[in-house]
Amino acid sequence: MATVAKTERIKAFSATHDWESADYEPTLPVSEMSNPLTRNIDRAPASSIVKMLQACDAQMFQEKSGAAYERLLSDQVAKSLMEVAKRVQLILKNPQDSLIVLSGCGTSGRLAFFITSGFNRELRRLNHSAVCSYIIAGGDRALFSSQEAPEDDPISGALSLKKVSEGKKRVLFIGISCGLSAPFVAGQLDFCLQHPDVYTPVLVGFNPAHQARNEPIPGCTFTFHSVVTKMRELAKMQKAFLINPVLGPEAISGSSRMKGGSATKILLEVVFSAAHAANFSRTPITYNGILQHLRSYGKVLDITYSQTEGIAAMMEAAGRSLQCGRGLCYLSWGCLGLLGLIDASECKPTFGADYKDIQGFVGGGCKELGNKEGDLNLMGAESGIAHIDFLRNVLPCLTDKDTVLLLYSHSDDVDEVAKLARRVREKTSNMHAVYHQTDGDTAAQQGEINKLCSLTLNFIWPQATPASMGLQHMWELSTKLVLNAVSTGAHILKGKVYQNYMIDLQVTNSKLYCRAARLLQRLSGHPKSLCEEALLKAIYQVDKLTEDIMTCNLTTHTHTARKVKKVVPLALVCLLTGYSIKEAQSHLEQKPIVREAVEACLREQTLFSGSL
Ligand code: S6P
Repeated sequence: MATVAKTERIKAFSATHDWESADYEPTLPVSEMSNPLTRNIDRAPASSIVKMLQACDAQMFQEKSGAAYERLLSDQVAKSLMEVAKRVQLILKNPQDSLIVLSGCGTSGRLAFFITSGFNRELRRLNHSAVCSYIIAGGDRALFSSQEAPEDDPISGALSLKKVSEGKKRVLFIGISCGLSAPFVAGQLDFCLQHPDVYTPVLVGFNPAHQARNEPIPGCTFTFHSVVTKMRELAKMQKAFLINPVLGPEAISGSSRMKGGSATKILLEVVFSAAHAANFSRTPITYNGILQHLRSYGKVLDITYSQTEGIAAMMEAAGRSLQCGRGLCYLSWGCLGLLGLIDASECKPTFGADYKDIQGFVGGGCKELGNKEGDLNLMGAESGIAHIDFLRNVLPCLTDKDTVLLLYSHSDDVDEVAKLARRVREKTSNMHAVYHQTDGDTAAQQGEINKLCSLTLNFIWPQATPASMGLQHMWELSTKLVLNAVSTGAHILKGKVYQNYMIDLQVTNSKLYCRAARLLQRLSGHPKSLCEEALLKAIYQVDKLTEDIMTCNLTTHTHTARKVKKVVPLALVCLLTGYSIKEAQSHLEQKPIVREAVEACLREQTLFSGSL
């Protein structure tokens, strides 16, 4: 029995066939599949990691005739974007009593905030009233720190939408859930469906509709899947909209902050830019315009990844810092700063990272970002996010073992960049920069900053940008890709990824719990029930599950899991070796590189079953 399971596993691991074929991981939605391109990413050198990430990102723009799924550049996607852009334009034209709400959890909520702030800023510049609002599960704290639990709460989703749109007569609600899975967003969409006179729901996500999550949501009569089914019916009459192109599996399985986040940014920017141009410069919203705009983002990928070697060098530097228990620090200015904060906050749930491993700082902190709840006292122990917090809390202890990354563009206050760079350079020579400029524009201090840095990725963007595509948007996507690559790669080099799975993920909501249980099944070959048992033992730190534990609900399990480190590796070692929790813990302490600990156990198990 065990040998059959093992053969199956080996077969699955060595499978190289296309993720689009019907028999490829048939029980998983695309957003949770493992990407055949990155199966060996955990053993690859930095330069190959970057190339694999590039290949995965390129899948977003693949155009396949007769493909099983809709893609980013599909006809239907462009048409839906046009329709939604027209709704946005209507609200711009007649803003009174109207509102656009963008909402999501984790990265999706952070991007809701990012896009909302950018759009409102542009409207205010034109003396137009701000028509956009954002909601993030868990409130503003979740913008810059990992808060995964509120994702499971559909009631709070619906209530927050009700509150933000109080008194409005027309609301365009854009719910973002890359995996079509977050109960928080399902609750909001359901609320919209119950009040069709006011709300028009739009869903952005990256699985085909039939793969929407269909697990019961405690206390609710709907599932994400049932909400999507209703929306599909309404979509036929343009009373609801679904924008759900498939992007191909993430480079690190389930890490939707990567392609999912990038595509969210692309799609919503295309919608808002088209509506903006239609309202303020009378440029009609056309199918070709939308398609051309979408394609221009493909060029951002080309320009960004043309600097593979530089990205790999930064990844190596960051990896070395994490390997010796030191940190990576993003110091940034303007909009790029928010991307640094977002990237840093995502590493906690994805890789079980400590907040000090990767930290982001932006000029004036919250004051500059304009979030709803103003200054945030982030997580008590965690430091603030302004440069002044960096100077106070981080700079004094900085050494050559830490990596600092400056993120800026020629439209930022480059004097300030130079000033801070000088201070950092006094403490560490391990400073790098990502700098965006347009063809022909250079900042006087740039030469000095380059000299202070051991490496600068200098992106020079063509002046002649398609009118629809703001330069700022290009810089942002490019920066996002670089940061995602550096932080993901650094954690891979630290041994936090096994094959292309996040082996040390946090188990802090129902999606992550199910993902963890599935991973244990896949790696141990044991049945689901046994894997869940092992997971619970690791969460509660016991060798025998009590009646009390068994009767607790999932929320209690995920709440308890917040306090335990290395839950999944612990459960896996127990499953593979039969060790007690204490023994497994000491095994993991002896082999702090999680990937190596897991591999050692898998090897022992193979030897053991081979000798039977
Ligand atoms: C993913 C990230 C998570 C997700 C969040 C929402 O890399 O760590 O925080 O953004 O779980 O997921 P979704 O599928 O609803 O957009």
